[in-house]
Amino acid sequence: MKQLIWLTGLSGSGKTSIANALKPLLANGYILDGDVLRKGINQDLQFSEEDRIEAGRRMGEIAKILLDANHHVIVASISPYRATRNKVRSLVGESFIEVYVQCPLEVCEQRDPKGLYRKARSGEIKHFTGIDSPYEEPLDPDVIVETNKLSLGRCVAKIMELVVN
Ligand code: GGZ
Repeated sequence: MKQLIWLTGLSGSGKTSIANALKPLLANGYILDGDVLRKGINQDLQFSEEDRIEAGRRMGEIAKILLDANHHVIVASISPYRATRNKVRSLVGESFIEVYVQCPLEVCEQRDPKGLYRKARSGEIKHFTGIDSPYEEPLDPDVIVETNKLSLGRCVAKIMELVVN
């Protein structure tokens, strides 16, 4: 059975690093990164609630196609709404693994790898998740990885406990 590993969390929480470290451990792994998809298939979408929901819907549908094509799929996307994540769970069923990539906002903001938090604080970017746009924490994720407490390797190992390769 192929699985969909859905990494949700704040910008700067470590989703992309985890996705890149997981991929070589998976049989036929494929990464869908929210940031990358926004340069292509999702380039018509902004960061309103409606557009984020649509971005999540598309990612879920693409992930399902890839699962059907026998890929393990890793999605790295803020996906801030519970309803979005729950819909994807309903779409793909038991192959869905919801991973909460947890990291306090203050730490993400200190990391600020792309300078986006600074721009959000200065008002240059509007509707930034955690600043002036909500993030709904998963209530019952399959696994939580606290990236400010665990090494990247420990985070990956924790997720791999749920993977059937
Ligand atoms: C959140 C934003 C925003 C706003 C640009 N809010 O951490 P990143 O930089 O590399 O990845 C983020 C990406 C958002 O794509 P997602 O598909 O993960 O978001 S969502 O699930 O909410 O649709 C971030 C950057 O784009 N970015 N503006 N306003 N993140």
